[in-house]
Amino acid sequence: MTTAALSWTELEALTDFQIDTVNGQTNAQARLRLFGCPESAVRVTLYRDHHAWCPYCQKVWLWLEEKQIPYRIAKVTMFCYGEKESWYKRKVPSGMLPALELDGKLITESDDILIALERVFKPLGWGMEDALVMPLRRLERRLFRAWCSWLCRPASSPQEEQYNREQFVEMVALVEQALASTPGAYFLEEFSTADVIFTPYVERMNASLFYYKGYSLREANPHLSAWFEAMESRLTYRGTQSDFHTHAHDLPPQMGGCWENGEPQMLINQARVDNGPWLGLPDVTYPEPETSGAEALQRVIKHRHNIIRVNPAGDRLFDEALRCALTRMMTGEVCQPPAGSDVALRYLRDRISVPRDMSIYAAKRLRESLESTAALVGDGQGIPISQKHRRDQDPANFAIA
Ligand SMILES: N[C@@H](CCC(=O)N[C@@H](CS)C(=O)NCC(=O)O)C(=O)O
Repeated sequence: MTTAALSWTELEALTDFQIDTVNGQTNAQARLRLFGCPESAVRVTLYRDHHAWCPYCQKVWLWLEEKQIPYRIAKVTMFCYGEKESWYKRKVPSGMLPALELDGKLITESDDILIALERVFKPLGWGMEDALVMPLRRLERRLFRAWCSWLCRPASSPQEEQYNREQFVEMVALVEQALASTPGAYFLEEFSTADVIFTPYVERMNASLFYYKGYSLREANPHLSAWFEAMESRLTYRGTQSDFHTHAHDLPPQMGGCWENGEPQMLINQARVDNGPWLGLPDVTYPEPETSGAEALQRVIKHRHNIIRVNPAGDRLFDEALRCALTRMMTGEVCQPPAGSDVALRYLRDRISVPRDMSIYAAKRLRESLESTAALVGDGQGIPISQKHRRDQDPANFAIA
């Protein structure tokens, strides 16, 4: 049974998804977070990147959310996807992110930002300079370096590739040991700064090694697996959490390249992350919320004019194809899109960014429906995503109404 594409008005009637960006759960869309406090209580402004790709920004973001500190968010463009705002360069000449203003005083460097925040708002469990946290911070940097050596530099021989892998796996064993030494799932006895410090890069390691090396960090290591699960029990983390597809394609321009090893498992993983099915990938394990389809629909409806305008296909063709995919997502019924719309549908499929656009399950639902709808008319893959830059994601193109 096939069905006709619903109109935008009919689609609108199928979602009542809404979030309170200011006082509700952690979300990537907010420009102001109050946690029930009056706006006069705001002492902090966080400068972070538009797309929520910057790992050091995620660290500070998560900390503020965990501590429920009222704050404003100002979003800045990263060099890899557009032009840095001149107002930001006047404030921070290097253009580096994150930066934070606390009572009008500007602080850069994520660790210094956390230390300054701790002085005013008290540490999150154990502080950055606590004797329990310091060795864990050092361990996180060692893990980071081992990851970079394996992923972000081309190996000159299979032996070197193997050596880099072993060095990383050895470092992971130390992380496993650290996690095993506490009774719960976290790095210290309770959730703390130490977990916040590990979060951004461990999330990116999980995604990138799965995609570029065929190595599943989360599945291969029981303590890290339990740690991820514990992190996902927190609504704060869920609000900042990204997915495999987003990271696999946001990391290369940020890291100066990611090198794949071409092994059979890597090829399987890469095809799965790029072409689906996305549900069931080890980038998330908490159960899918019932609202994921409604969330994806609401987010597309809100931005549909820009989504259609930036798509390389003609507006009328893509408007109809997109409504087909959304109809399928919401009704489960097959909706035949116009001939020649496969590339256009896959263009969008490849450019959903989590959590910038929507949460992880909403994105998976939307990717699935875009892909299954595209498959009805062809296998055209469209413009590949650049490894060198992501100017296809320049926020300047989306700001125009
Ligand atoms: N050590 C710094 C590193 C910050 C950093 O490397 N930021 C990158 C993004 S992850 C950046 O702002 N690069 C400039 C850009 O991409 O526009 C910190 O901890 O804050």
